[in-house]
Amino acid sequence: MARCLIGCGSNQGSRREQLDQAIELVRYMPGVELLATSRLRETRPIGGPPGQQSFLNSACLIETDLPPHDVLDMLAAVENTLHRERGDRWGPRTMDLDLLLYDNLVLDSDSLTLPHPRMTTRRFVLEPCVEIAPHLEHPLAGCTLQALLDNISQPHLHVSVVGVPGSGAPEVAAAIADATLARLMHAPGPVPPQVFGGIGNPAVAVKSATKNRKTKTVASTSAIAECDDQSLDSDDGWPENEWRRTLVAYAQPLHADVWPVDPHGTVTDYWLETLQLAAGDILSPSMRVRFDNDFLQIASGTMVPHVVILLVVTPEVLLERIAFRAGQSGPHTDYFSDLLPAGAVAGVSSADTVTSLMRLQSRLLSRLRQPGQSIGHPKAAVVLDASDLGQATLDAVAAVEALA
Ligand code: PH2
Ligand code: MG
Ligand code: MG
Repeated sequence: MARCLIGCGSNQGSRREQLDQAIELVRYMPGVELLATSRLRETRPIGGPPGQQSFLNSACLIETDLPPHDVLDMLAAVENTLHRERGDRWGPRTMDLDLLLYDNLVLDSDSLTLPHPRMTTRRFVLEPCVEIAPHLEHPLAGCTLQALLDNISQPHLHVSVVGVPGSGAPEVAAAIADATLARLMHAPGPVPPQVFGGIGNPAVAVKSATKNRKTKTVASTSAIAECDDQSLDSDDGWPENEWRRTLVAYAQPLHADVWPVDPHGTVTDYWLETLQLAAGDILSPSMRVRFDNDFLQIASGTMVPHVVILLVVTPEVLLERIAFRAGQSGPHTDYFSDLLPAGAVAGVSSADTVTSLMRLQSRLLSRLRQPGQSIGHPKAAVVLDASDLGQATLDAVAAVEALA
């Protein structure tokens, strides 16, 4: 027997009657036992076409011997009985029944993702769920539903929009700040080019850095250009100070003692964790140990974002955006300016840069998808397709509006 949590919503037709009917239909499904139902809450519509009616939302808990995809089919059957029409994404609906949790199952198939990918950031989902199952564990967040609701109920929320350079994180973060009046905090400065453009293979990174130095195509703003070849070869010469400086600069504004308490919240376009993940790709094992020690020390006492929004792009989109940046001579546009450091390592082809950025992106993805108990693990995360920046902006703003 599996315990399933189901989110219910309606914003079209006789909302209350339809929700009551849905519960009765679920109750009498073969192989299903209804354990608990929450009360109904009126909520304002999040996302979707403008001008929609407000929602009534609730949740129910069932026990069942049906496998996950059969539960999904059963819920779709109930939706169909209640005249659900499948039109616009997030358009008005007579009945929406979402499978949120199926025991502790973590699953990502074409038709079903468990836990429900947006449940940790939606107040209209979490509030009714906490009413009936406060102690239920969320298998990815590594905490209870009550803790998830508390997480998005902080007086000063910290939302972090992250992604590899070229994913559009600074642009989307700015749009969220605009829409919500939150304080906007961009990354304090460019990361060392090696972090993002420097190829996953240390030998190649060293080679290209050496080349830079000899051809002097890159200004000595990069510490690696200041190192002598010998120390680069000996592995000890990795520009530790450059990493350290970047880490310290990034960590400083995130320290708990400088963190404001006003109610509007903060949106950042970076996450310290990204630097650590990038280091994992580039540094040799012995450097890695030193880096990780530094990281722990520097990151301690900094705010872990309450919500991480990860923007995901395809290699094709990244290549296009790198070409777009390369075609911009001068500050005509701010778009994808974070790609400049990535392209600054001369002798590194766009294809190599894209390969290294995609590797970092998968590390970010698996970091967020791995069950987290660790202190640095955000409780709530949303992954958005950022191939279309306009759509990604709408989705990100909707995700943040759902927190309130
Ligand atoms: N469901 C959505 C999109 N937006 N907003 C509210 N308030 N309640 C919902 O159930 C809801 C929504 C997509 O299913
Ligand atoms: Mg839904
Ligand atoms: Mg649905």
